[in-house]
Amino acid sequence: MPSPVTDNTVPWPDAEADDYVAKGYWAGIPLGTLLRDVADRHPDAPALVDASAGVRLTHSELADRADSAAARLLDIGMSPGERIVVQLGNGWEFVVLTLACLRAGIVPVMALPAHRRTELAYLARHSEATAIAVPDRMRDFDHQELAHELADDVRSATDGPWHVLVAGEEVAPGGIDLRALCGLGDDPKADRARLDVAPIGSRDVAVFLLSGGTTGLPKLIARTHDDYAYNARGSAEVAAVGSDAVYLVSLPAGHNFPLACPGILGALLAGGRVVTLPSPEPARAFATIAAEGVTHTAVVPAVAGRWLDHAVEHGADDVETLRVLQVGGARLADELARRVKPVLGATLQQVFGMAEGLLNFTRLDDLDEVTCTTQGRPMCPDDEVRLVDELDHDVPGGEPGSLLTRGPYTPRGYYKAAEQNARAFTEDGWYRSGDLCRRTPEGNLIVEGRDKDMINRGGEKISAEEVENLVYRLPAVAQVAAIAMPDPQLGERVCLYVVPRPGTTVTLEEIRESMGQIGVARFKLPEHLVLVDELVSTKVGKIDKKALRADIADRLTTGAPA
Ligand code: OOB
Repeated sequence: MPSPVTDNTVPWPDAEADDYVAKGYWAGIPLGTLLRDVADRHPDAPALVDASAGVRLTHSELADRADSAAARLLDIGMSPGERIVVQLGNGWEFVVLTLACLRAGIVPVMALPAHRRTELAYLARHSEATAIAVPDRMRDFDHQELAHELADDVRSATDGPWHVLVAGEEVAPGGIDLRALCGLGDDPKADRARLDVAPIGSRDVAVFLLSGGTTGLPKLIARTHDDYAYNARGSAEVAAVGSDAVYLVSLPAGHNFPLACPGILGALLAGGRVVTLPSPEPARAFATIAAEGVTHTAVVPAVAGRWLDHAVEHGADDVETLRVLQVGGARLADELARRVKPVLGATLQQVFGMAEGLLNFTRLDDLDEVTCTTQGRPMCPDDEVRLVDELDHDVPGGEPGSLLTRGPYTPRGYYKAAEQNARAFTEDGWYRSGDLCRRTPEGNLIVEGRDKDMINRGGEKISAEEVENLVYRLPAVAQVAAIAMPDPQLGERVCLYVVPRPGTTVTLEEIRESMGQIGVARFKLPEHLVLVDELVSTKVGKIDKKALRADIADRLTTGAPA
């Protein structure tokens, strides 16, 4: 019986689904059950370490806690198929709650700690969530207060109970103590027995991921148990994450990369261990790698750069145990790639992935030249990849084209988004990634650019349209274009070109303040403003962003004033 939430997704055609089952990609078993089975096979192996909270759990302890937490979510009145917005920092509560959701069939909507009122309200409404999980405070921001305000706003839309789950020391009245909920219950056996019969289908939605964003509002990507379990298991295989692996998660855990490529889920499914850290700040990350014997981790290129600098300055003795450094989320410069092995001693694995599905990896036994100059090749032999021109015709071998993909872990459409789906997917189900790639003769992909209107700020994706819509709220703005501005640290930052209304003007500070006031994630705030009299258009009457990108690059190199 598909749940109502699954009804709003675009399923794979039956023939493909049968093929994926026959080939063993889809196990036909919900993720929560798979994880429970791992715990039964490796009960005493360490599973989770959150050193700052003093929490260390074995696989059976983690699975028991997840079952107890799942039972309590059902006890507070949540049912399988309901959605919970998860906005937690990297810590044990994130892992236990996520596993609890997978066991109970409750669908986590993976928000980011940086999200604020605008994003959270949208996510809660669009997913019709009935709960939110937040830290009490994080980086000087009161998440608990915001969650209660949101509950007031959003509750009316669902007209049922709404739950605010809070991880922290002081849970305000009206909230549920998430740490207590994620603790071991009085009768774990009974909780387990209850969940072993939970009505979850392997083709039901397991998690909602957020799209990298090219439209005004982020889209939700419904990942099923079958496809997401394969995503995690397949990634574990190509990253050689086995039962002896110690995986460090320091990127925001709700991102696909650290969650399931192989990330937290892949490491746990392999019987390995997950170590959580709130941020990838180099000194602490290195100390944690040394203390916990970390073997695998995933970072974005901007973090890889900071780790390399740290190692050059302080030595790399601390990272001796690190076998594989996965780098992805944005294009890694070849020069940086070449420094990884000599400086850190770990094997570099480039990962070119997307929350929508397709994952490309360089393989651990690739020649250095391949590892350092390409973004890898698809994880699965049945991943289909086409590189096409503007008319969707395949480009000749070796030439750059826009990447289209289908496959066993790439859903055929966004959740409840018919209009966007018509643009982002072809009629026969190919996802238009918007990445311009070239294929080398041996079949590896090189990401050369993109034809989507997005800004990639150190791996965080920002929709230009979303920023522009927010800037148009200012009365002084007649016309605006948000574009990527090159940046040595982060790769790109958000730059605005604005035409002010006659007789008015506007400053970067005013724009940032107005976005801050309505509550927008800080990473989306523009960092540079160029005021102009007009914005040049292309032949078809669209703002010529290519010209603007060339203009800002020019201004940055010549030092011309904004
Ligand atoms: C990952 O996922 P998203 O959904 O945040 O962003 C996907 C987009 C890609 O379409 C591409 O534009 C860019 O991020 N990207 C890369 C890249 N990896 C991602 N561009 C160049 N080189 C790379 N290595 O970013 C993501 C998901 C799973 C694993 C890794 C990254």
